[in-house]
Amino acid sequence: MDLLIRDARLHPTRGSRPEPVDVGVTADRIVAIQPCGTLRAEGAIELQAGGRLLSPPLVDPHVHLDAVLTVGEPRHNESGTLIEGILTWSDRKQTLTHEDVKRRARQAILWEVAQGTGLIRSHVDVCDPNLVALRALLELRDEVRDLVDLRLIAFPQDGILSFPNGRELMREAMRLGCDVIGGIPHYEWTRDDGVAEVHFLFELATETGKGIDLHCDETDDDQSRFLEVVAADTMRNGMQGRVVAGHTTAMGSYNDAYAFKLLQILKRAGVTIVANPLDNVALQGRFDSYPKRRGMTRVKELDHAGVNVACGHDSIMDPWYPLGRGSMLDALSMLVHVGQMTGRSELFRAYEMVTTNAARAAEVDYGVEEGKPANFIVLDCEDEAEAIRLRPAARWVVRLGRVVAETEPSHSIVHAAGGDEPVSYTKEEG
Ligand code: 17E
Ligand code: FE2
Repeated sequence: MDLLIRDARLHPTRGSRPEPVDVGVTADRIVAIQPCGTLRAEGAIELQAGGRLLSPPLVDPHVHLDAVLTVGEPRHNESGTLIEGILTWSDRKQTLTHEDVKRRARQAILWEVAQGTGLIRSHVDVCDPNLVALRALLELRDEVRDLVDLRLIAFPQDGILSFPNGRELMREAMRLGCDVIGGIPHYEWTRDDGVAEVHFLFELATETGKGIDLHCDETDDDQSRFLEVVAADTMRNGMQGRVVAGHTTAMGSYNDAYAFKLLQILKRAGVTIVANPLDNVALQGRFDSYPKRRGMTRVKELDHAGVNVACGHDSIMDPWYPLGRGSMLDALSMLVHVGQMTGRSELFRAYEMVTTNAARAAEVDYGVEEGKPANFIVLDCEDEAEAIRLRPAARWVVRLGRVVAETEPSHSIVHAAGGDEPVSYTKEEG
């Protein structure tokens, strides 16, 4: 045995307090999970988890690494709308260089890894005749392989039919080595073009054998209804379980009768929905007065209907969202607020949206079990609900049996009249 984590509480705890365990790792595999104190491992590196939560790595199923850390370049998005974001990015895109993209993306990846993310799916804008960002991120994907599993999605930010040579750029991106096919039907000039775009994505999927992860209906327009086309094409092409739709914020504006129908076909099609609450709570509703829409898709209702739902970070300091630090727990905290998933069991359910559900959408071998790859994190908290509340330090981040990041939790002391008092953010018992 090479690595031994002692006294950890295993995800998923689902609200109960499981007995602490020891987790043993040999090379890149989990080889043993046993009651705390029963694993012996001479010569192994031992880490004392002290009853903390041991979880499979966090997963960011939706981020735009080509745009991270460009906020303010060449100007800030003052209206806060999606469209000003797209137009600002369109200008910044003109000055992209290979090194510029790699440097920013690498920085954001380190932020995500340090906070417990082990798998990232990044959209890359391919509406660029030279595919500068894509070539840079393809290189970076290999360079960071020992830190994180990075997957790239060919994302046509300015449309496929509405952008010169759009179809050929998508094909070229897939030939160069993109992992997944992206899309943006609601951004095409006409409804018909949007439908044609969706059909094209499925043709490309048939040609390449790759899955689809498109931006879909990211608007407050209740007439934007491309998700139904995605669900139908998924079933007709036998792609159940291989299709992901991101944002889908228009669902927040559909009437309930239509939304109910949509939930049924999404479930049958096995389409995963990725909500991006950080961006969308800020970007949507900008044309509203009051009452003002919340801007997030119907997370709770989708989940209740049996649809696989995950949560993405989307932006880290870019033209769409000036904030963010690459914390999936920040994104999840926003999701449970905007989606009102504050019930006790809902908090535990929500945690799946940045772990198991997001991993399922990525079709990876995932989970803390004997025989699985040794990918896991130890968070400085007791359980999943506390992880969302505290967004704590990732004490250790383990990838393929190696500790790739560690964080010392911070400590505060209040200088009170009666003497120094250490502060703990957990509820005192009794
Ligand atoms: N592009 C887009 O169409 N929508 C977004 N939310 C971002 C980029 C971040
Ligand atoms: Fe996005």
